[in-house]
Amino acid sequence: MLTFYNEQHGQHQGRYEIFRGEMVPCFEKAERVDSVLAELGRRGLGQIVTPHGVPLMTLERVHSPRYLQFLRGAWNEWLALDPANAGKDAFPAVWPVRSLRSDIEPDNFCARLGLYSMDSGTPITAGTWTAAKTGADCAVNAAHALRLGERSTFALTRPPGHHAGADFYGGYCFLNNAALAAQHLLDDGARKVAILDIDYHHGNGTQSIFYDRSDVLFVSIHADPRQEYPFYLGHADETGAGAGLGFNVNLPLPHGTGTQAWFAALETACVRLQMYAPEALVVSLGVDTFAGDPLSHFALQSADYLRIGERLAWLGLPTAFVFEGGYAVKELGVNVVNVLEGFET
Ligand code: SP5
Ligand code: ZN
Repeated sequence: MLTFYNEQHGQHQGRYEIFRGEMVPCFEKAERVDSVLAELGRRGLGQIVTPHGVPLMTLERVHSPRYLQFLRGAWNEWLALDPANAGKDAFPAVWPVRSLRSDIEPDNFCARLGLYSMDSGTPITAGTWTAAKTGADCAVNAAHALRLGERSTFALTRPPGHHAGADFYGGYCFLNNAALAAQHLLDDGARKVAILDIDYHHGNGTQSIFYDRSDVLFVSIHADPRQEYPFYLGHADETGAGAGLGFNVNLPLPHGTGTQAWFAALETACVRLQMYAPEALVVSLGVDTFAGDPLSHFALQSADYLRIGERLAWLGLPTAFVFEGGYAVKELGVNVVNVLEGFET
């Protein structure tokens, strides 16, 4: 399996996130990708290549120009507020909820941080833009390689992407790598593409980007939003809108879900994917469904990830895997590479 990797991911180095009134060390850290890279090396799963940079126009196929401009300049604006900010990560503290207006972009930088974000757990740091952009490069290159005839590819990226929408960041995500991969496949000539999101958290960003479209089927297996982040999206009754009606499938599962119930949901997802008959599949590959994950409440075991890969291979689709969440750093490599190896065998 061809892996796209860019060492620039290390430039995104959050120091802390706000959790229950405290600053706690970031769960989403560079060691996550190191763990996967080391395991890829140990198992010799194929070539690892550095992606070509894609033009900003490619990002604008998914994200709004003013959001991209904000994200690109955010760190410099943060420094301009106070030079001492160099030692602190940038966080929002105010948001335009319901009765407030979000159609006027404020001049004030802190107000724009809130306009373009959904939580206070996602730090912007000096290298956030560089890491997110080179991560998106990985995802688009992984998609393009399918068009060139690869059967399967892997975008080993961080920060992750599936919580990021057309014009907002959150949930450790800034650019929606899976959405960019899917959109690139379409722009390169594919007529129908599916995204399967198996991260523990609902991919609210991806869902929102394609909600009213029938050329991208979005299927997600995740923790019930009544109990789990992102809380405000991911319910089973969200089935798409307009031309997209019927092309959004949410399969929420309760805290405590283990192997059997999770694989039953995967079977439902696979039947729907098969019916849609896409030309290619993008998998948002989070492994925070693992029993040992520090953020999550599902109970998949390391061996289960091999079976996930095997099941997805049976779909017989050109498949681009895009790395999302997973925070049990020690086991992360084994769990991710198990999916990829299961797919290959
Ligand atoms: C891509 C991805 O997996 N994003 C997840 C974002 C989750 N954000 C909420 C984190 C809440 C922190 N909970 C700490 C629990 C410690 N026991
Ligand atoms: Zn997650």
